[in-house]
Amino acid sequence: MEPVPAPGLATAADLDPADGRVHTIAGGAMLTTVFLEDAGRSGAGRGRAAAAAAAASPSTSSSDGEWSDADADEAAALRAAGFPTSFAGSGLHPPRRPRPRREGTGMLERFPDGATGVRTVFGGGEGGGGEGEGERPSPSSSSPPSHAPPRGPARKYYAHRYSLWSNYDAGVLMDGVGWFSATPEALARHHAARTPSPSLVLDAFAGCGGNAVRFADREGVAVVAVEMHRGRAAATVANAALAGPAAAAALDAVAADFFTVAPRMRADAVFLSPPWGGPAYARSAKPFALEPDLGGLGAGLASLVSAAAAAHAPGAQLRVAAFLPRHARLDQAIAAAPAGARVEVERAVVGGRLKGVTVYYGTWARAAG
Ligand code: MGP
Repeated sequence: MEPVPAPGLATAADLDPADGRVHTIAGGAMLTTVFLEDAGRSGAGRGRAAAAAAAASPSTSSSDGEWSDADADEAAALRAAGFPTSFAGSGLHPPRRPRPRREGTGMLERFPDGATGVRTVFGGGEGGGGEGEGERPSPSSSSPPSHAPPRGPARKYYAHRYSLWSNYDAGVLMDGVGWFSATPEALARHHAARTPSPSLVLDAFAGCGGNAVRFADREGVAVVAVEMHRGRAAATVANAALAGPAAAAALDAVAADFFTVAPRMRADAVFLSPPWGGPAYARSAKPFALEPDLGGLGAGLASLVSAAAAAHAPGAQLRVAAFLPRHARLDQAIAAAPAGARVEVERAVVGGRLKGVTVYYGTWARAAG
């Protein structure tokens, strides 16, 4: 392990992403790197060659953002199979698993009969077409989640759809915000693999489920996906169903504001992948500030981590992780740690590109040495 002098290191991007060594940085935190293969290139689901062939074909969907005959056929097939293809204003009809309703005060109390015992609740979040709080408007984020190629700035992410969802063609539902904030599948699976089992994980900014579905796919892990946009919460449930019955059974979604529901949670681990302010987050060469307002969220990382700490089950060890921009201010990420908590900053290199950093707090962070 090689110590990196503090406070000189402002961002993870300051170090060559190819440098996979473990460093000690400010405050005794560890800086590690994970190298992952891009799910869109690894042959999982539909491979890159097939994607390229599809993009080359004028009759199939591509990153040009237009609907094609193939998309329309696919949407019709999905509807026929009972899957939602959008959650437009008039009705929210996510596929619901039959699950007994129980009386109780808190919708997120852990049930005595096991880690998966959390009710599916669609709360009073925003409607299918609205912007969530803290999300800067973008032309493509106003449409309800659907399987259609996005328009506007999210088109760039559609080009990477198999990296985000190797099973994209099964009918994955996304919207503009979902597109730009989805964690690459390989990385989301890595986050899940680092999660203890059994455990109840709270995904505080679930979007369309890029992380939540991978957590739910891990054996022994149950997930509560919190997303204040109702349409995205429903898309998360639908996308979990596409991952298989086990993932579907292990995930529940709540359309609510994380800060409001956090004190009622009883989680073993809390995952934070907040909005970074839209696709323009990386335009400035300046390190990305996490305080006092992370990407227009109206709160900084320290407040998020403290809400996440309050969302733990009584007596549970602190386990919080935050996925942040690759040029995030590491000094602020470290300062956000609750007193005495261990910190690990993990750079995520996917397909050879530094995609972001995951900051793990408490017992989710690896111990030095
Ligand atoms: P990117 O930097 O916008 O794209 O997003 P790319 O293609 O890596 O970089 P570019 O240099 O070619 O422009 C990289 C990854 O960061 C995305 O796949 C998401 O996982 C994540 N990400 C991006 N944004 C804007 C957000 C966000 O607002 N919130 C969260 N949680 N993740 C984001």
